[in-house]
Amino acid sequence: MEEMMMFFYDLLSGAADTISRYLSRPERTPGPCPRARLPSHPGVAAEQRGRHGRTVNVAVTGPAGCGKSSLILAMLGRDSGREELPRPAVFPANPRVLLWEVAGVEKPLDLAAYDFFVLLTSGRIGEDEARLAQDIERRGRQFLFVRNKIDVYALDTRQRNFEQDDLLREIRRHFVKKLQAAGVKAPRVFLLSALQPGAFDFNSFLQAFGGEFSTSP
Ligand SMILES: Nc1nc2c(ncn2[C@@H]2O[C@H](COP(=O)(O)OP(=O)(O)OP(=O)(O)O)[C@@H](O)[C@H]2O)c(=O)[nH]1
Ligand SMILES: [Mg+2]
Repeated sequence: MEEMMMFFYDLLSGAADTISRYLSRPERTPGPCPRARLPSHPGVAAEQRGRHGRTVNVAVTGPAGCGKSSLILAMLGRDSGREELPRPAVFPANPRVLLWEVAGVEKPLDLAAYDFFVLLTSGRIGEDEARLAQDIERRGRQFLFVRNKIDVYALDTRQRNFEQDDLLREIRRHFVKKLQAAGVKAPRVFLLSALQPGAFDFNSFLQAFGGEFSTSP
């Protein structure tokens, strides 16, 4: 029953993502690859001691269009529709934490360059996501897993009269199981919408993220 539900969920959210990405495309101006826009390799800054203590480099990574820029802007409390993403972005609650948008899970990621990871998807966990999660875990680093664009999915479920909270709990459980199967011992999964900070798991995500880094060096 659960597997069947997840099958329809994948089908639904896949189609909704494709449609919403297609519709949103003309509004976006194509730019260079985000990786190429990084001002410098974060590894260089990793051991620097700035005004606020040791710099912590966080990679926010996931497939193209999954909402990396939007999530970072939401973490900064900024309007994702209007504002340019600073690169790197300084996490307001803790200025020694730098958020780096890193494009694509299919390319190898320089894991050593980052202290912490936010793995993002707007669909299912594929082989690339599972492998990346596994690599991070093997390296002894930690990550928070975010399933973004859950608002799109919530709209679909409302039409079908599903009990939203129960379904979200099921979906969270599904992602946790997938990550456990990939070898992650204690996956932390958040279902949210980068365009609706305050709704779904956004606040608990922000709390968990902030809690990772003590304010003192
Ligand atoms: N409905 C909905 N749309 C979202 C959400 N997050 C991002 N989007 C939209 O999805 C599109 C892509 O978002 P971006 O934040 O640019 O995604 P990205 O991962 O940074 O994209 P690239 O840098 O091109 O790989 C934009 O049109 C966003 O407005 C969300 O949670 N819900
Ligand atoms: Mg982006």
